[in-house]
Amino acid sequence: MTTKLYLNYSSPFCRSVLFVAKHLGIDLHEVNVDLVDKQQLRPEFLKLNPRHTLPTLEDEGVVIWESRAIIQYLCNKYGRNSQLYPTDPAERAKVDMVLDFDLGTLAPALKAVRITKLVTNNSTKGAKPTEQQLTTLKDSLTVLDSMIGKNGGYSAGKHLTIADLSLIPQFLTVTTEELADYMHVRHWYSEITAKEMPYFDEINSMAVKSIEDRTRRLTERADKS
Ligand SMILES: N[C@@H](CCC(=O)N[C@@H](CS)C(=O)NCC(=O)O)C(=O)O
Repeated sequence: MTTKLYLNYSSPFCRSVLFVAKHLGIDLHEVNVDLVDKQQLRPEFLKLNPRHTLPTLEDEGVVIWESRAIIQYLCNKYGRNSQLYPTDPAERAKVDMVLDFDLGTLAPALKAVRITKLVTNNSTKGAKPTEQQLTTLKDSLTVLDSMIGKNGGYSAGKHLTIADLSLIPQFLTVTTEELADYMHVRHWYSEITAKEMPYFDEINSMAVKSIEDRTRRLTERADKS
């Protein structure tokens, strides 16, 4: 039976699942879902995931969406001996804590600023993030920076975990200048991606292509309307 991942490489949450799968040596059958054409809203996809988000995993009849739940599942099922998701209750709780902090706080803060600055349609393209959005992001990055500093280079615990692999893809579109005040975050990103993720460049270059393609098509559509 194949393990299917519905994904789009432009999504950081999809790439976190790809990173974990690569790390654990899981062979995923990738099914691309075109977000510009809104294929995620097709009835057959809504049957799988009523929340119509990517990534969505289908594994032996089990359907899971929400990237952090997916990577936890992959570790529980296929990576029992891996340190990516430690089994010790205290160590695991630290990983879960960072994943929850990411889901509830950091990811929305990064998304708010990124979406305002970059993408989606004519009305927001090139707009400046609000002071409130920037303050929320700064506060979240300060928390992440101090956690990485305390842990000696990792977001949760003393070695690479799924917390790092969940966070890292979200920094693809963040510049080093934007991270000037967050020394530990900068170091964490460059060290881990270079030394502990041999699959990083390959997946990242597909992401860059996908983001460029998505931006170009959205711009063309906005210009026509
Ligand atoms: N919290 C979710 C966020 C997923 C998400 O927002 N995915 C976006 C792409 S980055 C998506 O699928 N958007 C399409 C939609 O909401 O219709 C996760 O971690 O899986």
